Amino acid sequence: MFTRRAALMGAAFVAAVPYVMKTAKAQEVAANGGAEPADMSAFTRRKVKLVAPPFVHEHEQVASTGPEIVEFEMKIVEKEIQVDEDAWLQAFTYNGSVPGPMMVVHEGDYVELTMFNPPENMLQHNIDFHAATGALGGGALTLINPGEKTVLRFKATRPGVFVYHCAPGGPMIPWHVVSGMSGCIMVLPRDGLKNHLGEPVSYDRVYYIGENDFYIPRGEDGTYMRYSDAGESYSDTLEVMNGLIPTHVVFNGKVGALTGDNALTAAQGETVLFVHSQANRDSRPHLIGGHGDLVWEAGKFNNLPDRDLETWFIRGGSAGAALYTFLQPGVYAYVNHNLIEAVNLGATAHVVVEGAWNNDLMEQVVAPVEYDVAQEGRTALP
Ligand SMILES: [Cu+2]
Repeated sequence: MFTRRAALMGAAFVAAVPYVMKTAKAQEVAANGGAEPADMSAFTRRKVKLVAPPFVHEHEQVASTGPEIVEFEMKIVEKEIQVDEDAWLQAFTYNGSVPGPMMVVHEGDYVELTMFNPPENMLQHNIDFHAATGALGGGALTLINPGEKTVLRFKATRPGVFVYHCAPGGPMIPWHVVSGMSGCIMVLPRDGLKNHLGEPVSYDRVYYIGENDFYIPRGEDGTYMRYSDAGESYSDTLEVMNGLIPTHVVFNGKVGALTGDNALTAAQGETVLFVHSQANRDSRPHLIGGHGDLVWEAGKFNNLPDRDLETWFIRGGSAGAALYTFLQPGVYAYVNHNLIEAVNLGATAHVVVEGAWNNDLMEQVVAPVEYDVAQEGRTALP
């Protein structure tokens, strides 16, 4: 007879062995640990269609109903992506995007995800929700082979922004994560976000910035290697990964994914919620020329937000949220303030803000001009 603990350990063991086909029995035991299915008949269901980051599907900030079952669908897509002009990656993705799409629900809702691993894929994948309670965050219950689908339901009991990522066991875990397989879920308090005084606050826009560190091998001539499939890239990639020095640190899968024509936009006076996730490595977002008015640095809305931050810290394996009202027009750079990573490795986004300049906040009093060294040099300078 299986105890619940034995069942979960069995499931963990299955999850820990990559490429192993699960037996029907292991799947069945993993499924519910012998417990009866929960009676969900009292809850209404709502289907939500996910959209690719940096955008987020439509949602209420303050829930107008009681807890619901919120249904999502995701397809796992293995494909090559271009991460810079001269660099390509055999990526693993949720729904084809890096990062995967952001989901939004409210505290007390049930998240019900149907996940497909299409037959053209090569590998097993799953999903570990940091927002969920139990069984490797769902990882043990969602491990699927190419050609399989699975449905996981979990109750969103803790409000905040949380990472989800693939965790198919052993060395597959870091490889799948640094190949693009992570995303984020936002669990809003039912009555919405609150400031440091507990007063309601809301946002006009929300952007989801997923940061990734990539480890792309170079050939003998120093150029980046390009591979025909993920399996071929694995051993070279593992060697670069184990050196812990990323070749690229990017937002939304690619150098320039959020700059130029792809820049984020806002209007002066608008309040923007920036959700930032990093599933593998620490980061330190900074909005050049702006601030974090209210920052849930660790991303969990039961804690009071910090105020007026210049830079905030995202722990590897977590998501954070920062709320900012744009006061001046212009192009703001939203960067990882390790500036080597921002400028040389790619972790820069732009926010283009329309509006009228406020000289009270900042004014160019004298435009750059050559000065008379003989006159001003003697009087004003030491
Ligand atoms: Cu995976």
